[in-house]
Amino acid sequence: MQRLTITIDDDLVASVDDYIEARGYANRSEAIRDLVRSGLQQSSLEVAQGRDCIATLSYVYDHEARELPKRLTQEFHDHHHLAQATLHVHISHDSCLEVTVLRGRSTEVKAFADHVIAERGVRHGHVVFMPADAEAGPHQHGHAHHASKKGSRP
Ligand code: NI
Repeated sequence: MQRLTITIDDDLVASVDDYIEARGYANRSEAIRDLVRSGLQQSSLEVAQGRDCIATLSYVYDHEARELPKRLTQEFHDHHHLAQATLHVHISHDSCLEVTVLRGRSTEVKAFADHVIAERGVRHGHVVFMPADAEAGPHQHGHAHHASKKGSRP
């Protein structure tokens, strides 16, 4: 760890402190580390277009809306290579919340998520990106446990 001294406007500090209180962070450093991480992650995915990523897409829609549930289902089937799984919650009489895990090239994932969010009747649409290797660290496909399988290809 390194200790940094940075200068921040009073207004921004006040916003950070509100954020810290709302989220229950123990101190400013932890909150600022998380904010920096999420900013870097988002921008690196935007820059490194075409990299593999995992994303969660969440949104609310009215299941009574004409044709919308059918259209969404069709879109997810058309992009079944990206859509890994969907959680559906009936949050009220009319509204449904869905959270879908998407996996694939970041450009494709982003285009699909943007398209769903832009559907008429879809509300509170939000997509969060993570690098596909977020949990494992960088590795190449064709790594040891693939290569060591019986009868594996060269
Ligand atoms: Ni529902």
